[in-house]
Parts: sequence; structure tokens; C-alpha cells
Amino acid sequence: MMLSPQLFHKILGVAFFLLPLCVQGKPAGFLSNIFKYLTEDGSDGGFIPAFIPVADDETGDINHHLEHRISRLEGVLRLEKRITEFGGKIFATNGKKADFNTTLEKCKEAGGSIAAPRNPGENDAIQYFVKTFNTYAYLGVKESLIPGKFQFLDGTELGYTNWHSNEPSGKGEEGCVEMYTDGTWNDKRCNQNRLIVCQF
Ligand code: MMA
Ligand code: CA
Repeated sequence: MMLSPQLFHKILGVAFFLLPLCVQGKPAGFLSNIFKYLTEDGSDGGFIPAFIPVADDETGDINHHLEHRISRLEGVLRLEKRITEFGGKIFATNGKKADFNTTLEKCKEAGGSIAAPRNPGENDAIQYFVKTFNTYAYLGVKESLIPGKFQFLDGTELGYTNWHSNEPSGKGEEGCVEMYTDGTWNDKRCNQNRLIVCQF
């Protein structure tokens, strides 16, 4: 049977419509579609889909790619002395100063909270920024209703402290706590400008 010119034209149209899908191929196409979100500063405004359905044999490649990208981003942030880590907790600064309440807001906005050391290792991690930026930092510790008694912001007891000698000294007049360059703590009024250090 002869193909009519009309039918031939239709088949040609379908073939050309399908051609890009065939060239792209399924596995490479799928991965490159996902990596597009991770690598391009595209017109989607940085949107990353929350759930990407993929075959099991592709999740390893994707995890590997993500780990590699995250470790490079961490390298950049470490190089700029913006992050440090202890015991799985990440501490970060933007190098800027703010009073206590603004620091709370900034850390919350970023998805974290103001740095609150729970042990000497975490205290050293925060001290690293205080020394690097040569600026004291407020800690996530506040005076309780009992003057001279300090606690975490959620009201839980401090299991570790590192007070400077003769501190706390404010007797109800200094509701916040700052870290000195040597890593020791001083109770201080909350309205000073101090280095913003958050934890994640
Ligand atoms: C300042 C103030 C206090 C601190 C003393 C230490 C004079 O007050 O920073 O919080 O305890 O210095 O001398
Ligand atoms: Ca004090």
C-alpha cells in the first residue's frame, strides 16, 4: 500500500516530536534533570523539588553528587571562617554584630538558634569566631527569675559553665551572657553589639 502524502507528513511530525526524548534517553535525562536544580542558577529561582521519584539504582549517584556538592560548599564556608563544627553541631557566623534580641531573630531566620555551648568542645568552637573576628559574642544563656542564676533560653539547667573569675556579677542587672576572647563568660546587659554566632 502506498503512503499518502498527508499520512507521510503526520508520521514525520510524530517522529520529530519524539526525537528529543529519544536522544535524551531515560537514565541520563533523569539525573541531568535533577542535577540541573543543583548546579544551575536557573530561572526557577533556586527551587529544589521536595521529592524526586527515582529508581533505586540512581539514588547512590544522586547521594554521591549531593555529598560532593555539600562538601565543596562547606570548604568555601570553612575557608572564609564562617562555619566550624563540634560533635555534629555546626556553628556559624555572618561576621556581623547585633544586640541580643536581633541575634535571636537572625539565627532563627537562618533556620538555627543562637549558639549555646554545652561542653568545652562547643565552647572552643564558639571561641574560634570570637578570636577570629576579635569580637565578643552573646550566648544562648539568660538569667533566670533568680538573680545570678543562669539557664538556657528554654529554661533548662546549664550542665556546663565557663564563667570568668568573679562572674556572674550583675545581680539581676545583666540578663545576658557574652563570651570573652579567652572563651570565658561574663553576664552583660543585652543591648550591646556583639558578634552573631548561631548553631545548626
Ligand atoms: C563591666 C561589665 C560587667 C563586668 C565587669 C567586669 C564594669 O562592668 O562588662 O559585666 O562584670 O565589667 O569588670
Ligand atoms: Ca558581669
